Amino acid sequence: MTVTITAFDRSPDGGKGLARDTRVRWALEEVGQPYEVRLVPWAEMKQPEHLARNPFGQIPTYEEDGLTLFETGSIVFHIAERHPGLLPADADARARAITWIFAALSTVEPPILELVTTKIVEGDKPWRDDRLPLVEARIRNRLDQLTARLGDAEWLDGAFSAGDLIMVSVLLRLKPSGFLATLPKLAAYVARGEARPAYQRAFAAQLAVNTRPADSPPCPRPTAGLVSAQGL
Ligand code: GTB
Repeated sequence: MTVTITAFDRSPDGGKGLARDTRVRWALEEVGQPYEVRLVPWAEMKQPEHLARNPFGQIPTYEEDGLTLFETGSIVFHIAERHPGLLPADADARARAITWIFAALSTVEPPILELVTTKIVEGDKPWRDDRLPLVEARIRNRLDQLTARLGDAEWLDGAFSAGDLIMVSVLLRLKPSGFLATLPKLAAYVARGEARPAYQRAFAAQLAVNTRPADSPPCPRPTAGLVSAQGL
C-alpha cells in the first residue's frame, strides 16, 4: 500500500509542527505505516490539481491506492480504523475514543482558532481588544472542563488513542499563548503526547521539510515529485 499525504511546501510556522500535516504524520508513525509527502507550493493550493484532492484547497490530504481523503479528523480516523494501535478493540471503548476525536475538533479547537484569528488575522482591527478577553474566557472554560475530565489519568480514556492524538495536536496550538503554563495537568498531558517516539519522528520529518535551505531546488509540480517523508 502506498500512502501519500500533502503538506505545505514551506509552512508559515517555519517547522514548529503547527500545520496539520503533523497530525497525519503522527498517526502514520504511530501505526508504522510508511508514507510519501507531496509538497504543495502556495501558488498551487487553489489550482485544479490540488482542488481535486481537497475542494477547499487545503493541506493535508491523504491518498492511498485510489482513495483520496481530506480533513485531518477523517484521515486520522481512517488510519486508526485500518491499522491496530490507535483505537481500542472493545466496541464501547472505541466509540469513546472516536468521541474524543470529535470533541477535540468541534468543541476544543474552535475557540483556539478564534484566538489565532483575533490576535493575528484581525490583529489590526478596532474590535481586537474587546474581543480578545471574550475568546480567552471561552478557551479557559474549555480547558478547565477538559482538565477536570482528565484528572490524574495519563490519557483521556484508558490507553493512548486517536482521540488523544488529535486532542494533543489541538492543544499544541496553544503553546505560544501561555495558557498551558497555567494548567500543569494539561501541560503534562500535552508533554506526554510530544514525548511519544512517533510524535518525535513526525515532528522531525516536518521540521526537515520546513528548514531545508532556501536555495534548495524549488518544489517540483506535485505530479512530478513525491518526496520521501524520511528523505528530507
Ligand atoms: N479542517 C481542515 C483539516 O482539519 O484538515 C483544516 C485544514 C487547514 O486549515 N489547512 C491549512 C491550509 O491548508 C493548513 S493547517 N491553509 C491554507 C489555506 O486554507 O489556503 C493550518 C495552519 C496553517 C499554518 C500554521 N502556522 O503557520 O502556524 C498553523 C496551522
